[in-house]
Amino acid sequence: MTSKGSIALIGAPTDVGASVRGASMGPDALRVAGVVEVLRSRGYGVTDRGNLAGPPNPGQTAHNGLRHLPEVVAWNRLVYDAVDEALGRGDLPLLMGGDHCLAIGSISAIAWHCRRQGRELRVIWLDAHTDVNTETISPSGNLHGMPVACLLGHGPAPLVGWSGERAALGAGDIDFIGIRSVDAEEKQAIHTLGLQVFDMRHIDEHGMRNTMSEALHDVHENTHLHVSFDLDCLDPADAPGVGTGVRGGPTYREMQLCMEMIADTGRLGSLDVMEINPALDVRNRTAELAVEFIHSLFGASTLVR
Ligand code: 4U7
Ligand code: MN
Ligand code: MN
Ligand code: MN
Repeated sequence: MTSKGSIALIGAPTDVGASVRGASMGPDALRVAGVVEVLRSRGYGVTDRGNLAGPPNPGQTAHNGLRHLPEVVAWNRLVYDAVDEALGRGDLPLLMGGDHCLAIGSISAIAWHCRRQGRELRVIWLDAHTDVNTETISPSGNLHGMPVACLLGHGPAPLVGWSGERAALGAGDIDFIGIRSVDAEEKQAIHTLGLQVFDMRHIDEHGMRNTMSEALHDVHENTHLHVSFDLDCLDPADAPGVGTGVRGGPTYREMQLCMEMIADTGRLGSLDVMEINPALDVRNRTAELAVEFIHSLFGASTLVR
């Protein structure tokens, strides 16, 4: 197979944005599950850039509604620079988390590049949660529950405005798939911001096919599609290795269809694979499942191609 382009794997081994420890082991779990080999089998050139080295988890409680703000800023700075460098080289960045707070750095870097190149950024947020809390409404103070708010321009000042504009994303630039856990005030924020949330009820009633057609309807040749994949989007019966599992997720086949429909657009430009927690996993099952879905996202399907 001829080379389709090059993918840069970036490991961000930290759990500073969560209260449950262990997502820091996610990058190696993905490597052990064969992420490099699977991407190469799809015809991509793959460079594993290794792991970023940020501050350790100080194990503190929240201060002023936020846990570990300085460490979260430091890790996101490293992620921003690594993603920026990968995009500058023309590589497709694949961020291996790490907890989901790191999407602030990755998506900010991507938004900056898209703006410079006149490309339209669209984000597909695959998650059980919307992650749109702020320090004033979060019930936990954990920053992995706040990245979307920060990217929309709401959140602690040190984590807002990284893309060169106050907001890296507008409300219409992000679609959420698989949602089934939203906090009371977070729900209010979703309505105030006017976010497009395809929750599990929507998927139950309309099916994954219609849901994804709706989410992807305005993707065109100038779109840079970013997928932010929190493994807790899946049902914890399939993916036990996550810190904040919520039952009632999409089935294995529904998730495969979701990935295949994204692949069919041909516009995937970057990916976050987040929140895998090997300390809670069973024989690396969650990382192996993630690698199966990555395979589909990069174009594997049963009969086509
Ligand atoms: B993840 C939570 F309160 N909403 O803010 C919060 F339920 O990145 C969970 O999606 C956030 O895994 C989960 O702490 C963050 C909680
Ligand atoms: Mn989640
Ligand atoms: Mn939309
Ligand atoms: Mn998340």
